[in-house]
Amino acid sequence: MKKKIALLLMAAMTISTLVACGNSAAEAPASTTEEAPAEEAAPEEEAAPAEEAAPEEEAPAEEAAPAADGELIKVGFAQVGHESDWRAANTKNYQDTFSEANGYELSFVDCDNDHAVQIETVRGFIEQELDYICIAPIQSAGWDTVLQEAQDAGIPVLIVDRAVDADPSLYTTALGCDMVAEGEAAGNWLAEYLNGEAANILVIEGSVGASATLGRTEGFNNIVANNSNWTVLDSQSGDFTQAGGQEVMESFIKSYSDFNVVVCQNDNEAYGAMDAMDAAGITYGVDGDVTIISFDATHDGLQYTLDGKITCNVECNPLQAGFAEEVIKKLEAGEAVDAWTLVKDEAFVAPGIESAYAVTMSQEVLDGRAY
Ligand code: GZL
Ligand code: ZN
Repeated sequence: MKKKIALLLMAAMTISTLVACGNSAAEAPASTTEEAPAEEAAPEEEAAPAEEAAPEEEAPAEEAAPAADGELIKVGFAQVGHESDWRAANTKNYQDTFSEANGYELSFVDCDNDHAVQIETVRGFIEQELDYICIAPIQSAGWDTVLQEAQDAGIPVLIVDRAVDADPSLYTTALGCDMVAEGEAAGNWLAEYLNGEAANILVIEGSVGASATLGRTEGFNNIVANNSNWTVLDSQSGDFTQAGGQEVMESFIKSYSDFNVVVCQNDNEAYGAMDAMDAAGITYGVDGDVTIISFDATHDGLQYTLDGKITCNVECNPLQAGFAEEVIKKLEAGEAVDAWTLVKDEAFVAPGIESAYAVTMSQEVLDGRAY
């Protein structure tokens, strides 16, 4: 509980920062600064001496031992589930980062894509009086009550990867990708690639209610609106899984015969869609009848892009635990934390395609990837 005093004494000036996960520079989001309400120190604990909390005496980050008093820092992580390769990489990154060797005791719960389980998991973390709670929200809605309970318990909450549709004052910080920008990147690349040609588009969406789904759908549709000869024939959820992608693609094939673009909101759905098109004798890729756009740019997804099967793949880097740890180190040192940290993206396209919106794949690019 000592740690929480340092937090409560902290007046957070919040700004947005941009952190790189790809190579290309992206526009930093407009910064947001707001004075966090200075909160009273919890009465049952004497306030840490002011000099420990003075923000101007920033302990050099590399020396800020995660747990100044030698205790392990107790971090809870309510993870979405195990639905995709992206998620597996994200989970491993958190388990590697919040290790005992690094000074942490990680309570990791795979919430199996079940919102109710995730809410109860967070309540369990509150009851255990953990020091920090990380949440990768399965869905954006339904978070106000339990976030208020965590705040009342004085436990800082980090919203990671996906977003919640809740008052930002109810959590300490958020970090992740700009999903709307990812959807727009896919649309902008498609407009460049089609160069005025008409498009009949099928969309395999991610999990219903997830900010990744909502954002990518919104962003892509922003570009559809600018192309009068594009038609989105249908848009169904494949739940970010390979089985879901195959099932939706099989139903699309039964209903539509004139599509030339399939947008899959993650790589695993794209693998399922390719299986369904193979079974139906439909060709896809740079030499096929159908252009596949995917998201995640996982290793296998980029291998398919290198092979010309997936024509465009928009990245979302799963290696985000380091940004969460930086926030926790700052909170431990009583320093101000950012309200929002953008994990930057880039897009990749099949060899032979030059684009203003994407990096052209090569074996060298694939070999240089961290995941
Ligand atoms: C995106 C992440 C999404 C991935 C999917 O940041 O939330 O969830 O795109 C994963 O692979 O299931
Ligand atoms: Zn990203």
